[in-house]
Amino acid sequence: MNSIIVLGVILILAILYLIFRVSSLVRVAKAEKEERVDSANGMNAALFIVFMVVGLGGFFWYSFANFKGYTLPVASEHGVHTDSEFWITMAVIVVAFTIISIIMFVFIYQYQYREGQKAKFFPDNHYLELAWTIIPAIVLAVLIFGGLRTWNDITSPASKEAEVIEVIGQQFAWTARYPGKDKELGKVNFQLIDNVGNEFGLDLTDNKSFDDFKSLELHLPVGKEVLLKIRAKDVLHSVFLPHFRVKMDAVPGMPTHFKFTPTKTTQEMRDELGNQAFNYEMACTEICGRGHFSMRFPVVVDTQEDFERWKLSQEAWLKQNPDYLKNVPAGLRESAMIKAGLPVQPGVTAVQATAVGSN
Ligand SMILES: [Cu+2]
Repeated sequence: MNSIIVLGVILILAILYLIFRVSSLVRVAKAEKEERVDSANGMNAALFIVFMVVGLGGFFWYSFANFKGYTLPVASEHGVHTDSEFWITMAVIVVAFTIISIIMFVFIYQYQYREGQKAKFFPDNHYLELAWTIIPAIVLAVLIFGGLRTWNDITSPASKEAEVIEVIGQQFAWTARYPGKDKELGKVNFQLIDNVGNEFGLDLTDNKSFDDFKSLELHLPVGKEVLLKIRAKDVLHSVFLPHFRVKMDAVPGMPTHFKFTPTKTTQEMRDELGNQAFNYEMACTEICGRGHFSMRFPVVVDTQEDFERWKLSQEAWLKQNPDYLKNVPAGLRESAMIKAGLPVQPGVTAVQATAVGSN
């Protein structure tokens, strides 16, 4: 009903405008040659200047008055470079935008119809053409090469010491997988994903997977390189860690990654912001379905000691899902139990131990 009323009002306004337009054109056509100028000509030209002043003024006022509202403190090494590149690009764009807007509106005003004023014939100018081709080309090349350097930095192979963490997106939640004490993530295969327990699709024939553990919080060490391995189980998702200037799509069937180094612990950021309730968080920035908004994942940046302590306090996935021991090849079972932290009693085989454990 409301939309019908709105449509009706728009139609009536359009009809009134057309009547006004037709009648003023008829007046111009009927008039003598000298009077063939719309009476609103000068007024329209002046309104363009008003529009320019209000528009540009509003743009600058809003941008500066709300600066704090859309700039977050940065908490990663590469983030400082990303930020400076962003602001350099922004400065170039704002200067170009301002100059173009002013020229455009002032020309409209200046060259409005005036009695006796004739347009100048100005077909081309080689110097002008060269200038507006070469200058933007140089500026864009500088911006793009700067960006490419940062891009190479965040996507190049991580160092050996890097902390490898996997984040997995699905409708509608994130999970994280850590490699455990062997510091290497076990193999995964999407065909092994089931709806009972093996949500990662963990391949239990790979001995690196026995100590992998799941976390519902993303813990990161400060001052240490982190390699985020990213994958999705169903549709496109996107990892967004705004304070770390990390943004990377999670694509089903095509693992992605992002390398970065956090520079401020959660506590340091709380002190910096003067807000002891602050917490980092990760969001999904790909509209992935109706529960998209709920894909919020808590992030904790610890000191390196706290981070190591936290990792030791976590239980291996296999320890929490001992039924899956049956998928471990017989020859690997004992080492799997040791790596997963399951009790191995002398004389009891792994399968019996599982039966005891699950009772
Ligand atoms: Cu999502």
